[in-house]
Amino acid sequence: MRITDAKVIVTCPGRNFVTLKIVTDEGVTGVGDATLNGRELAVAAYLTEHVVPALIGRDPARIEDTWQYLYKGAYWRRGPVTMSAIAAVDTALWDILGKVAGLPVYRLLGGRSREGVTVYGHANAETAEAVLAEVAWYVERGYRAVRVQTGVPGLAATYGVSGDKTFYEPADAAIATEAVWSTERYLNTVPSVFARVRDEFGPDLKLLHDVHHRLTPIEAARLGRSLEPYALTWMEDPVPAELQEGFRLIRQHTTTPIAVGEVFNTVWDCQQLITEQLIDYIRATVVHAGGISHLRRIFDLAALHHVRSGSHGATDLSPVCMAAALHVDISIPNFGLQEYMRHTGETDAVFPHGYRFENGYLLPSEEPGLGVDIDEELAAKYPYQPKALPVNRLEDGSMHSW
Ligand code: KDG
Ligand code: MG
Repeated sequence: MRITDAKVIVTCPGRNFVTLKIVTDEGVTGVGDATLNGRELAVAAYLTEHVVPALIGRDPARIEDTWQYLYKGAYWRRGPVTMSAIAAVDTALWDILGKVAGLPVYRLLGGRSREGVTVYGHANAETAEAVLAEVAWYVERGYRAVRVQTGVPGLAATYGVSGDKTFYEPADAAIATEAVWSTERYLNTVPSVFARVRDEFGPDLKLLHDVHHRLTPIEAARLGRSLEPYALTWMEDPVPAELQEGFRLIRQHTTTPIAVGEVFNTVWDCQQLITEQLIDYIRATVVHAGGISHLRRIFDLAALHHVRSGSHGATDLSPVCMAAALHVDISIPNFGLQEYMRHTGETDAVFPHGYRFENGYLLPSEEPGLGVDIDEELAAKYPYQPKALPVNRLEDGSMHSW
């Protein structure tokens, strides 16, 4: 079998997605997600100009060799654009392999290690009262884990608190909108909201919180300590993670578990965090961390060091990424949690898929391959719309991490 074509499909059914569809001479096709929120066309161009021409004529079954060819062969290694492009190829090749074998991809990865993939939803609202109602919405639908984000008095907008409660979408304008941030106001608000949530929902519900890279290590240590009475499953992205050793300081001060990794692209971004046990959950995912092949390497390293998975699953990761993530999640020994933000009906129609939500779990498709596809005709009806993620400034106007 040989690769005869690879199409880069950019579509915007409510939000932008980039999808690679690899076609073979035997008619078997495979899909991979290549979406990089706010930078979609950079990956599309990387694929079209530099990757697709090199794929034509290759044997689709040589997944590892193709990965190494694209990674080592570029000379310029790593980075979100390169790694999302490689991820799309890798994911599509696993899809093809599954279809050829007649097996869902998770069976090729060693089979089921659990019955379902525990997912967490997003409860977010301006006030503690409204947050309680949002958490209740998820609990009523069977969720066992909920991420809680709250508005901060004195700030016009806060990360993770959106107008549309079901379909969170931060990339909202062609030129980035600007938000204002105050660490002091934030640190003074969050613990009291978790006190109310824990009190209302009892000890069994898993609670999570995303700090979105906004604190320094000592500020994060303070937050982690103040949240200890509410037994969070994790505090996510407490600090910008370029400086991996920064996590050591947080670790020295708090037992609140730490999750990080949604912006990581390779095992080298988290190697120190994992081997020194500075984190508890690694949140890298298929599309931004080099595909199924490389993500598995990251999770295998993590398994040696008591670190569990917690993959990113926001709406900017397409159903193709979610389908692939579920095959990994169900098969690895050290699965922790999977983020699950529902896609809109428009998105689901463009990406027909066989995974489903049941009783707090997502279940991967049993079809051969990944069990997801792209409806190319429908996708063509939704042209690309430039949309950027917001930026953040402190109250005095200084730029801050978003
Ligand atoms: O594109 C950026 C989003 O995916 C990100 O803001 C969502 O932090 C996020 C999360 O944990 O889902
Ligand atoms: Mg996050």
